[in-house]
Amino acid sequence: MRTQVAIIGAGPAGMLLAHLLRRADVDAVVLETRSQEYVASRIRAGILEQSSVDLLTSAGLGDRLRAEGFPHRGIYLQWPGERHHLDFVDLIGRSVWVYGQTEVQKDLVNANTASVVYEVSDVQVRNVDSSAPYVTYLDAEGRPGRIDASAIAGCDGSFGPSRAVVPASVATTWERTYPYSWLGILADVAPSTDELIYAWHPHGFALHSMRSPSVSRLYLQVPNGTSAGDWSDQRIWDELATRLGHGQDGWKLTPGPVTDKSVLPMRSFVQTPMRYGRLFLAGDAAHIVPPTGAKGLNLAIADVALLAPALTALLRNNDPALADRYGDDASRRVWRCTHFSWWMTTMLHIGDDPFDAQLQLSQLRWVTGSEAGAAGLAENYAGLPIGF
Ligand code: FAS
Ligand code: PHB
Repeated sequence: MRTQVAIIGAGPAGMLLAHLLRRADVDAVVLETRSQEYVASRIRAGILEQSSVDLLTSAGLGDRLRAEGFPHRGIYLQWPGERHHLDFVDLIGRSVWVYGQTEVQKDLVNANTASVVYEVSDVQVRNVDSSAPYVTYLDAEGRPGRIDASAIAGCDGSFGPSRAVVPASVATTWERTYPYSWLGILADVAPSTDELIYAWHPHGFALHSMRSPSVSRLYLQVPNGTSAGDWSDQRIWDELATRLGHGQDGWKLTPGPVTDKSVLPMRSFVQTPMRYGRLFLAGDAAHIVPPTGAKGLNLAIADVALLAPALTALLRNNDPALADRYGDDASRRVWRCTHFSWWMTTMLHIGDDPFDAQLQLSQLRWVTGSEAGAAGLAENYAGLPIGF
């Protein structure tokens, strides 16, 4: 098989890249190790930055998003006895949208016209340091396949093979593992808040998010090594009530049936360069952020917003300028989002050191009491313009 771009991974990065390339008349084929049903069922991110919403809309993917998604003006930051709303629209004129990654994925699959080969295995990326790279793989029936391409896009997430194709002598990696994880639940109950609540508490961080007027998404900071079975539904709701301030100023957390429970480890990871020869990395294949800043999905979208025009210019107009800049341009935003995600995570998650707890409370008082401080958080959370 021959195509212009072989894309590894059919998550949001890979499928959005295939979509944008097709709109630019650049051929692409996507290889995916899981089944289409499995990829569609993964519960992940829930917040889209304004920049992501604008890009998806401009790519013809905004109809259902704008019909079924929820624009949020901001978020609440809370600690015992205090809850403060940060209104991003008042502060910086930008908002965010609640629209689950599963919905983005559904829209991408429904709009997709590129060939996607699901349930492949043994994917090998070859010859990326030449102008004739190719990928070999086994299809779902175990038959060998090969795709010759002009470029390879590594969109295979945090456990895919693309990242390792960059020689160790060329790649630089940075990693930070946090001393806590998130226990996340999905519950069939109306959210008890109109916008997200990020709560600092001596017991640990808690987040009240949502997916729809009848489905809530909530998270608790738990020790690393926690398994979802360690926590009964009742214990989860009791601890969420404590940390989110149930009863504070008359506010109540309404519990409901838990339909999904999972534990998510927290780490920061960055690998550069995001381009090596004819291999281009995008999304979690190149970087991982702790979800406290709601950046993972948005960063994948931002990478692709830069990569699609770069590959189009390279492969249709033989103009390498954007492709040559891709790694540096994308990495600048990766580090901005990596810093913000680290900052939100270390500000809100309790540790053992009481000195750190005082620093955290001081930061929270500053970002909720100072318009300059609030605007700084707002412009990062709502997303700086792509290409910043
Ligand atoms: P993805 O991981 O989504 O997609 C990569 C695809 O490549 C997968 O479908 C995988 O099956 C495929 N693949 C892997 N190896 C392959 C191979 N050898 N051959 C072919 N295909 C291969 N972000 C947030 O902002 N908020 C959250 O709450 C949040 N929760 C998360 C929970 C979990 C459990 C995880 C893992 C991530 C979460 N994230 C969250 C981050 C997440 O949203 C990612 O940022 C987003 O999925 C990135 O998209 P992709 O880069 O496309 O990677
Ligand atoms: C979610 O709704 O899953 C979500 C929202 C905001 C975050 C992380 C996760 O920071």
